Amino acid sequence: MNKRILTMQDLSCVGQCSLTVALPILSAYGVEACVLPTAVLSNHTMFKSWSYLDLTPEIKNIYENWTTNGFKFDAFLLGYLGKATLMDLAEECFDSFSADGAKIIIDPVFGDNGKLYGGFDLDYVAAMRKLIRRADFILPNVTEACFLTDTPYTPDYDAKFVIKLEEKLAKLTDAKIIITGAETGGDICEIIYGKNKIDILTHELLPVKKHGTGDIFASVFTAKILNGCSVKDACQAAAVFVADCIKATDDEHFYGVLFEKVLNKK
Ligand code: PXL
Repeated sequence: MNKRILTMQDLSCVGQCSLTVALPILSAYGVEACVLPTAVLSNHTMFKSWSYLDLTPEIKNIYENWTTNGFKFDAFLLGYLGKATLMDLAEECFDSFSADGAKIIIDPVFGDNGKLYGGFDLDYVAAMRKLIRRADFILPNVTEACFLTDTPYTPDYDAKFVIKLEEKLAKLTDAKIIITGAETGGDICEIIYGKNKIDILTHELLPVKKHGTGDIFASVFTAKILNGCSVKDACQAAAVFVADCIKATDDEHFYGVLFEKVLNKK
């Protein structure tokens, strides 16, 4: 039987991120994708302006009906939540709707390049620090790992710095820790932390940075894990998928990547 996953993140109507990438990718990999939309935005927050409808008040109603209908999920993928109050609702969701052995994958999604995204603050970081205790896998970037561990960010970090961050994260959670998109020594890499083994997957650093690639990485990674891949193979597949999406995207397309072209050939 197909695995059934619940992905909890925002619905940005335009912008090729969060739910609009997670749904097609999870489906294409043969995973039943269910959604818990946390907010509806006109578009993601890297555009000049955006509207934001908070869906938090609806979540209890949704849970009530899921309980009545007896729904359970084999995995949860959390991305951009937007509000610290959603973390308690996320925990309630894990407690109420986990199938046996359900996996929790959390991409903290609150910052990049040493800064928090607009609308996020240290209370959000603190709530995320608590939430990741529940995770089986966490996928922070270097900035998010710095905030979560109270480590000052430096743009000149190296692999040793990233591994130190992972050692600090390992004190906060038993989850498998994968720091994504680390730019070290002219390459880009994923560093997979294990107590006795560190795996560093290195890829060519492409000259452009594009929005939404973290969400795409998390979606492919999750689908691969649910389909029985090892962590290393899931990371490798996700990194290659993201690189192919960036390569398939022309410069004028500034707000995301043309992942459809890559998904189409999968
Ligand atoms: O790609 C992460 C993301 C998701 N959703 C919204 C965002 C962002 C990043 O800025 O603004 C609404």
